[in-house]
Amino acid sequence: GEQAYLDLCKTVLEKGTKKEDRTNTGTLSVFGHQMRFDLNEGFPLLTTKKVPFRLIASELLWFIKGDTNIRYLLQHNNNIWNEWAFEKWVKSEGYKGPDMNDFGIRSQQDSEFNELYQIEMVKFKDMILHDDTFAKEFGDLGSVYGQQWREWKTSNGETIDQLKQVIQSIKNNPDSRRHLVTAWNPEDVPSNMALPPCHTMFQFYVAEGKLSCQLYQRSGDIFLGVPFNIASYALLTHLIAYECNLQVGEFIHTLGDAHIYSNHIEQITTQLNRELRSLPTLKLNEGVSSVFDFEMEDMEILNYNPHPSIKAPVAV
Ligand code: THF
Repeated sequence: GEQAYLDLCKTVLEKGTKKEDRTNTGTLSVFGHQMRFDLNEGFPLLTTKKVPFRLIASELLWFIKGDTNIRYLLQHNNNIWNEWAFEKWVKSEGYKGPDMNDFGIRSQQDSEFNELYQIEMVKFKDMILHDDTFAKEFGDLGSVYGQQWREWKTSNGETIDQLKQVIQSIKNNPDSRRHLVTAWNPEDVPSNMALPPCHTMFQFYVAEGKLSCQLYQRSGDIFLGVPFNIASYALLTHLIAYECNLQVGEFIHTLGDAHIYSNHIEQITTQLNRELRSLPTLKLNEGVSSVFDFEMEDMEILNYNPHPSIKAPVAV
């Protein structure tokens, strides 16, 4: 359960190697780590800090719908992907505002710049929400998760709905060892996407009437991203198990480069000093029968009593 996550944090703080990264923030990092979550012990939403389930659920529905435009997220008051779309906008010809180069780092280090950045971000969000043409061009993150899961492009111009296929294969041939979905598309990685996928591939496994899921994540931001990723794949496993009339088994999280950003160390230390509480449970609307029909109001977290949230800047 959650202890597996806290153990990962401890391991990286104690044994991690100092490593520079794409975002120039600096990290402590280990390579290769696995955590197991028995989904029957409760829903793995961390209790040592408050994790916003609403954001996790709306992001997952966005993937499941095959949507790659942040407009849907903004309509659900979800801002977790804004920076990646904003980056494309401020680097484009059409952008005439103040210089936003390296806005991720500068907004944290320079409060005057941060004010300008906040103003530009508010304008950007407003245009995404209210200007269809603008949203089409600048809200789209390219061939990210939603596209690869639902509309993987083949060499002969067709598309593959990996998610639908994997659900069919779980139903029709549960013992199969090929229940896989991959988001890592080597052809798209260099140019067609805002950010190459971090959760690159997942596999399902059925035994004794239970559905388990293992994720291979090439890169994990331990403080901000990983708690989201755990809850997101746990939720996906629940939704698919539900449609397939299976119980839930385990979620197994395998990480490649597992890192703590240098500006998250204080926050993690605070979190590690907190006591675990009992995990919440997930309640799904029994009237919904397909993974593809779930909406926000059909998913509810019960008995969630976490410690307070801990703020931290996201590396862009
Ligand atoms: N890039 C980096 N550097 N870290 C990531 O975790 C990450 N993601 C996605 C894409 N690129 C990434 C985006 N996922 C938060 C959580 C998940 C994100 C991005 C940001 C975040 O800031 N969470 C806050 C709450 C935010 C809010 O309330 O709006 C938190 O406290 O949990 C990996 O998938």
